[in-house]
Amino acid sequence: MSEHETPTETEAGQGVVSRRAVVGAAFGGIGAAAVVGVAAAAAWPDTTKAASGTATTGGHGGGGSESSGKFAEIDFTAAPKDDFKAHDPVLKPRPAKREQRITITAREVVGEIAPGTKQNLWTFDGQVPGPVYRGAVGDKFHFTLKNEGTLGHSIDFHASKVAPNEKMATIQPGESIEYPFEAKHAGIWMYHCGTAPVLHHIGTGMYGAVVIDPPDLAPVDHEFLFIQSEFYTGPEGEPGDYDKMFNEQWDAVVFNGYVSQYVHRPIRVEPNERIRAWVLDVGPSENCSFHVIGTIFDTVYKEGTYLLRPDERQGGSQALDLQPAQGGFVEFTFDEPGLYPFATHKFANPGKGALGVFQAGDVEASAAGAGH
Ligand SMILES: [Cu+2]
Repeated sequence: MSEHETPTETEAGQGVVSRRAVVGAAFGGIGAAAVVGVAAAAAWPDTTKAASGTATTGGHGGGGSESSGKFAEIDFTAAPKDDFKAHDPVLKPRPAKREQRITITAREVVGEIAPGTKQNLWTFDGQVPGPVYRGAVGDKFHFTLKNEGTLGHSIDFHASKVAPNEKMATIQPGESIEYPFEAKHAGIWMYHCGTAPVLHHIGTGMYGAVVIDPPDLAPVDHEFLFIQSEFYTGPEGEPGDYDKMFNEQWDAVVFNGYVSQYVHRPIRVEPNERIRAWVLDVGPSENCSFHVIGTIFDTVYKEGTYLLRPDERQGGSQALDLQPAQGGFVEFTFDEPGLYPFATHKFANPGKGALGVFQAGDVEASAAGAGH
């Protein structure tokens, strides 16, 4: 989706990415498979299977394979172009003002979901995922949805308690609708288009996150946000295939709208820095078991409550399990410099794009690969 993001949406993300890692990941035609090998050769052997070839249909259950050429193909070994900018994973602090007036537009755009693979995406503000909004309990949001597309669309904020028949109504191209609400509960909340068939609108890109901070959120060194979703390719440049969605035959599972983008553009942090990763599973149909290789979560917050907080009498956590429309955050540190992959531990999916890398410290991404 990077080609349609505005510079302001992408430049901040580059700030967290090590230039050295970018070079290490991109040079010499090293593709996703090689970089995956760099990062986790021993830990993730299963990724090599999906990464060794091209998927025309993928998906769950392995059935329903169609004749080749009908659907856009995803080459999991391909690297994005040098000027590729990953979707900014940084979650920015909430604004000081307690009342936000926001216009959000629904429109369809053609965007890249993997190197060389384009789809017609149905979007909020021309990007997948849509923008992130953040506030505190008690904050008031005054959203206006404008439909600048060619199809009927709508919006459903899970962070709100409103009459769906009014606020979530479908509006036609050229129309707009007001959607005010007060944030009454903390959490990371999905928003999505609710126009029938909802499966098609979510599966083609119409989703995003609203973060309502829990009270007394502890200070950390970095906050990132990862939205896991599936892609079900239609023909090149066309919308996602509804039959595949209906049959749960996804081609790719991704964080923040692009296959393995943080493998190609690792997220730079330092050892011993405290990291909070917010995770939202928007599906439409697949679950997430969010795991970071090489560390342990000492804090887990899921669906409005802490499951674990730092306390020497407590244990640790290895995965945040989420069904579609569930979210939370985990906190962790890296004890040593190194390359730390993150993924869903539902093992069929890292090789389909649900994989990224944290680079902790000034390590040589390319040199690390040479040793394996
Ligand atoms: Cu829609």
